[in-house]
Amino acid sequence: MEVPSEVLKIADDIKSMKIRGAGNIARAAAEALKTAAELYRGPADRRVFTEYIEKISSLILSTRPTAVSLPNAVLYVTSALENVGGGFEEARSTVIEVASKFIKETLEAYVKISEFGAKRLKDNSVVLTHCHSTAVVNVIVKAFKLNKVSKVYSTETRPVFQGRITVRELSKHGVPVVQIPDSAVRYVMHEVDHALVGADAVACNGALINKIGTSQIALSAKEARVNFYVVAETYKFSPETIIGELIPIEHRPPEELYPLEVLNEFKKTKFLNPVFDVTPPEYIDALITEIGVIPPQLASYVLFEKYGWALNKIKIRRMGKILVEDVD
Ligand code: RI2
Repeated sequence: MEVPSEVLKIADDIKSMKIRGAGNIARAAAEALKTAAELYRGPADRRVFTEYIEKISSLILSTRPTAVSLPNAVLYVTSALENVGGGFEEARSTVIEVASKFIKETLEAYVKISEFGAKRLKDNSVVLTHCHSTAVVNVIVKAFKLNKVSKVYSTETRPVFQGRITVRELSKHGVPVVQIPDSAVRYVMHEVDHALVGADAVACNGALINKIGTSQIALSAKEARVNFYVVAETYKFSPETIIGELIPIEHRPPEELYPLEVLNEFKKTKFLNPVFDVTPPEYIDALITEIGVIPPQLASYVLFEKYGWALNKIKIRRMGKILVEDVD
C-alpha cells in the first residue's frame, strides 16, 4: 500500500519545520495517522492494515528525533490499535477515533496549563521567554488578561528565529513585547521576574530538553535568582528515559546558519548547529503541566502514572527504527 501524498506532505512539513513546536508536531503526527486510515484503499484485512499503519508510523518517527511528543503521539494511537479486538473495520475506526481524541486532549491541555501558569505569576510581572512555544504563549496571554504581565522579553532564537513568531503572537493579543538578541539575556535578567520556556522533552530525572540556548537562560536566571518555569504538557515526558535511553539532540544543516553561497566561501570551516540543549533539574523551579504545577523531581512519578502500562513493551523509536522491543 502506497503512502498517500497527504501523509507524505505532513512528514515533509515536519522535517522542513514548516510544522514545528513540539505540540504541533505531535498533533500533526496524529493527523497523519488519522488521514492514512481514512485514505486506506487496501484489502479489508486487519493484518495488512496494521502493517500499513506501522509503515506510516516509521515514516512519521523518522522526521525529527528530539521532540518526544512525536513518538508519544504515535504510541498513543498504535497501542490503542494493538489493544482493540475485532477485524479490519474496528482497527481502522480505532485509529481514526484515537488520533482525533489525542488532538482534542492536547488542545484542551492548554486551558488547564494557562490557568495554572497564570496563577503562578506575580502581579505586574516582567517575563522572559525563548523560542516559540504555544504552551508558553497561552500562559502569558492568560496572565496578561488578568493584568499580571507588564512586559515580555522574547529572544530572537537563532538561527531559525522562532522568537519572531512569539513577538507576532503576543503583539496580536496586545502584550507589550521586546525582542532581544539571544546574547542579551543576561543583560536584561535583572529586570525579569519569571523566565518561562516550553519543552521538547522532559526526562525522568526532570531534566528539560528545549531549544538551544535554554540552558544558558536557566543559568543566568539562577544567578539572578529569577524563577525558571517550564511549561510542558505531560505527553512531552519521555518514557524511554526510564529504561535508560538518552534523548537524541537533533543537529540541523549549516545552511540554517549561512546561505549556501556564503558557506562555499568557508571551505575549511566546520559548522555545528545543535537544535536543543539539556537543562538540569536543579535549574528548574517548577514544571507547569495540565495536571498541575510540579517540581521537576516528580517527573518520574508522572511517567510511571502515565506510561507505566507501556513500559514492559516499550518500543524505542529512533529515526523510524524500532531498536528494542519487549523490554522486561
Ligand atoms: P510548544 C520548539 O521546538 C521549541 O523548542 C519550543 O520550546 C518547543 O518546541 C515546545 O513548543 P522547534 O520545533 O509545543 O521550534 O509549546 O524546534 O509549541
